Amino acid sequence: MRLDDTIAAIATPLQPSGLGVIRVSGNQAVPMVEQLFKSSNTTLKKSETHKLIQGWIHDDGKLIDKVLVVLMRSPRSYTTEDVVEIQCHGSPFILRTILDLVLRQGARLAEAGEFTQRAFLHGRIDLTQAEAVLDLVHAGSVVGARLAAQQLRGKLYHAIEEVKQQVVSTASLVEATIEFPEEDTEFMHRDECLQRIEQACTDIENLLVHADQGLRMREGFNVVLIGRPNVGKSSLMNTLLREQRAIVTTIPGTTRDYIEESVQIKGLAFRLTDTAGIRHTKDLIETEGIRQTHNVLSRADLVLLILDASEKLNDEDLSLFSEIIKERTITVLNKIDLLSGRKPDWYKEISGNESVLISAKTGDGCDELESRLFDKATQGGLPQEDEIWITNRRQKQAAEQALVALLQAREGLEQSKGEEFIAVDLRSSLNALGDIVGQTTSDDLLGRIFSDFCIGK
Ligand SMILES: Nc1nc2c(ncn2[C@@H]2O[C@H](COP(=O)(O)OP(=O)(O)OP(=O)(O)O)[C@@H](O)[C@H]2O)c(=O)[nH]1
Ligand SMILES: [Mg+2]
Repeated sequence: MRLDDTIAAIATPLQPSGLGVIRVSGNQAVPMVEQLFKSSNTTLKKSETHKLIQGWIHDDGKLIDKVLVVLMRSPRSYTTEDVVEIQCHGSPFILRTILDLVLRQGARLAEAGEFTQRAFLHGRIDLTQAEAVLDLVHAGSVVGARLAAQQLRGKLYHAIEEVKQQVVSTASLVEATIEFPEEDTEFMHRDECLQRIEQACTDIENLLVHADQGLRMREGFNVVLIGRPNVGKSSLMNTLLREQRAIVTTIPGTTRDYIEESVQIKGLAFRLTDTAGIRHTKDLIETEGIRQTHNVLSRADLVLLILDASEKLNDEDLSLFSEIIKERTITVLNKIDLLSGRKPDWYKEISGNESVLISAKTGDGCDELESRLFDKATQGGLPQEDEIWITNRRQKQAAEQALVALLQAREGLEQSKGEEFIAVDLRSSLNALGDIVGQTTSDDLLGRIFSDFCIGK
């Protein structure tokens, strides 16, 4: 990836909107935009840094749009290079025209994530902060955004750096002992090393404690709606989404393919999956749908097992209870609007299960159901203001590798193994920690991480 040229991209969506932004970064950003920009007050070159200037973008004297331009001089910018941002009216046509003009001046169209990649490669942010930028752009809930913001502030980076310092100082003692075996002074006091390694292990374990929950907070809790045909799964899906997303009919076996949609409940992201009703059937398409239901059920974080409260409980309903994990399931008794305030007479039969009475049709009980979903999801913890949580698989995997290597080093010390073995384990632990913050990450992996970004970020 080149770092010495000037890149440009549209940073806002291509839809008619109040404002649109074009970003230009690199050592030619100022002269390039200068050619296209006229202000009665000043020129871009003479402009103070971080100050908005009003003016016009023109193409050889033909006016294109009235704009605000801001110059952020190196190194006080996102990429640490000279960055010029042009705020124009948010018409896709105007945005494309201005971008084309900048490209004609010699800028190169930025690749996905290239601005953030430059910020990373120039040391402005570490890899966890770059990933936090991506998470903020895609944040689907208040809590997800809060975790990303903490990470963007560098909290995870600093936590990892602290552990690294512990391991580095231990590794240097061990390596000094290897290098100067004839010295009288013993560099490496095994007890002291052991203590430091134990501290580092505890620190990593603390980071990992909430990693799975952090992952769900970031990606959304998988909630699967199951039940026999016609109990109202799709109706409930639509009520929770507050839109008519899934097809609802009186015919059993309406839903064939499962449908996934995201929704935010009390600040948490949930991914709801409506499934094909489970029953014995000879219909080929329906059978395939039911097979998929079992598949998505196996990946569920939480399950809503839906029953028709207006009908008798039958064998098809009962067999579903054997498929679920009780602690992760809420039993939903739907269609209570048909019961005029009564509970079904089989209510006692399912009393050992957490249940909620609702009507997907009238919305009765749905607030209560949302509260229960929130409570169940947060049983695994809710991040506090100052807590550091790992929230992505890559970070989790690397932290686990670092921990395994440290535990091996500890075992080596306890079993009085040679210093060489301990040094190797400490090095591999340092590599894994370096991976988290992006110091030892391969170019290949970096390329893959940044390609998930959008153009202009
Ligand atoms: N009275 C009443 N009818 C409901 C309620 N919820 C769903 N229904 C009706 O029950 C029928 C089946 O609803 P669906 O939401 O399609 O049921 P489903 O479980 O998705 O069915 P399949 O996709 O066939 O498995 C429709 O006629 C709905 O209008 C409710 O709370 N009250
Ligand atoms: Mg359905």
